[in-house]
Amino acid sequence: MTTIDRPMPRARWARRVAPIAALISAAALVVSPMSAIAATPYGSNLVKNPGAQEGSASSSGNGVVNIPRWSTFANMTVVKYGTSGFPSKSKGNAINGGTKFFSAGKLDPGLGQCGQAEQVIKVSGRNSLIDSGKIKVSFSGKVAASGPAVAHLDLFFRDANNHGVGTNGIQKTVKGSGMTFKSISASKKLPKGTRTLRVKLWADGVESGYCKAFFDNIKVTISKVS
Ligand SMILES: [Ca+2]
Repeated sequence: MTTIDRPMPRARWARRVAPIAALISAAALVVSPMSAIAATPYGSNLVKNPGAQEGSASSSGNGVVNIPRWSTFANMTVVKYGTSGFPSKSKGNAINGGTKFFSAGKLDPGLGQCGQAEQVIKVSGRNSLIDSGKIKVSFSGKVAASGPAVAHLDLFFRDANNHGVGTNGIQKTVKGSGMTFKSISASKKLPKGTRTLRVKLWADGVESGYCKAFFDNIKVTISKVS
């Protein structure tokens, strides 16, 4: 047996690392003035693309589209009001829903799951107020669930490392609303250590291979407890 010596990969590695290191230090220079991040405002909706109005829609409701600002799982999608088999334009108008809404989509038969969408909100500049129990979060949305579907609207409270804090968050469900959107809202004081809020739209309960859970106008605001 001979000893295998491979100087070349090491040399290639070094050539690759040097420019990357240079890039990282350049990025650090650009980013460092941003460390004085503005405090998360009170009273403003912290959810981006809260009503599925950005991006495109699936014309049939069965396809999957990219949903800007959200991380999605399985067949979460966006559908236009008035699409056959989905909430009508008048149902949308009744909630100021614009033209589109989130749909939990077709059941993914491989995963055995309905679609999910998540968005992480970092809360900045409010650490000491949060840790002294002085910040409240309000969470709301319009949610519909037809047939056997159960629509879940969750807001998880997490620390800077995405670990749990004293309270898991707010979990709400809607079922049996047909195509009519229900107004869901709740508020809670943020527990000590909360640094991120994770919004999650998801569903279970399937009819004819489709998860008929629909969401629109998701809102998360923080305020100071007086
Ligand atoms: Ca909408």
